[in-house]
Amino acid sequence: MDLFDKLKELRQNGLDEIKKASDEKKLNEVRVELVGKKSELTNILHSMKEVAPEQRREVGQKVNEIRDLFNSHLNAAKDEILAKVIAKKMEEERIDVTLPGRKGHLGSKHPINIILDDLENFFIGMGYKVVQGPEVETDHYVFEMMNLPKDHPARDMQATFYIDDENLLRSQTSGDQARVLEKHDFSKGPLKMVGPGKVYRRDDDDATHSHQFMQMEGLVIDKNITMSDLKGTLELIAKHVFGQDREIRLRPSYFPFTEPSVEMDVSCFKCNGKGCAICKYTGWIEVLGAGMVHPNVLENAGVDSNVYGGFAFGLGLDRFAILKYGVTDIRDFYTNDVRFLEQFRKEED
Ligand code: FA5
Repeated sequence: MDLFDKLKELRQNGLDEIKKASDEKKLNEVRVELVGKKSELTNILHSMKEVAPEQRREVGQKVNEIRDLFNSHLNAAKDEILAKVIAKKMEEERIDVTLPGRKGHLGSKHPINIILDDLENFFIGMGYKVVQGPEVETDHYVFEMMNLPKDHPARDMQATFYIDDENLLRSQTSGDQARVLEKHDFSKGPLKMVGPGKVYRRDDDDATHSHQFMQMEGLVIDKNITMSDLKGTLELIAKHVFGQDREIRLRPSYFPFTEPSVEMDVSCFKCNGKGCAICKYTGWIEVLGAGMVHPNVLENAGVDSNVYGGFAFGLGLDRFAILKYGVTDIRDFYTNDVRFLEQFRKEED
């Protein structure tokens, strides 16, 4: 075949191959084949000496022309392939900004924390300060300072988890009273505090008892505080949490750190006072213990009981939550069932 025919054929085949290359990889292979170092065109240039001298110039020109043509077609094909790749990617990753967003799942406040925060605000509004004592407490603060010397029979009222002879998991928040009393400077005014926190007891778990629960201690000490101040405060708490309708009653009771002592019951939410399994057929659920602070507690903390006196209370936040929300088993607060907890979600959460 004549060299010029060969070049013509090479040109046509090359252009066809460029057209057929469907992706960048194929196109690169075609580029190597058509204009690379070992391509047919380069071979022709290298073997120019075999071409008749009068044809060399024209052959050279033709080869260069074809190579330029290939290069410009290869570049155009490359641009086209890239444009297609980008268009495909854009189509696949298209974001519809008008679609509504997906709402992230937020947790909700635990019902006991709802009551706790509410009560803290309630007491702060009445001028109380909020204190926090340690959960791993000493026998000294939980019992001895609270008028419960070692071997006092009333220690059995609270089955306590001891860590060693002196340290324990506190069975009541009353130790907070002693800690604050010791430090309070009465020349600067009366003492009004609440101390919320976890407590632990070797109680058998049932619908209204847990081995771990939350208490909130309250203490008010000043001159001339009377039992009617205590009664008024307890009624205010009950009305604030349970509203006007739920009935409350105060019963005489015994605590070594108060004299006289009372316990407050709230009518059972389930049977409305008629008696059911939850209230153990009494119609009432006990929510707190309280009383006038025993002079020994004041004296143990270095406070003159002839001048100062006051009241204290210790309320069970779990019981408050049970009664407020109509929860039939205290253990629901501690089993972390999201379906249970979500019932307490507020609309704005
Ligand atoms: C006391 O713990 C006293 N420290 C309260 C007190 C403070 C009296 C200051 C006087 C002055 P009591 O053991 O009754 O008292 O517990 C107080 C409240 O905690 C109870 O009324 C009840 O609401 C709650 N409570 C007691 N045991 C449990 C339990 N196992 N599970 C859940 N709540 C409990």
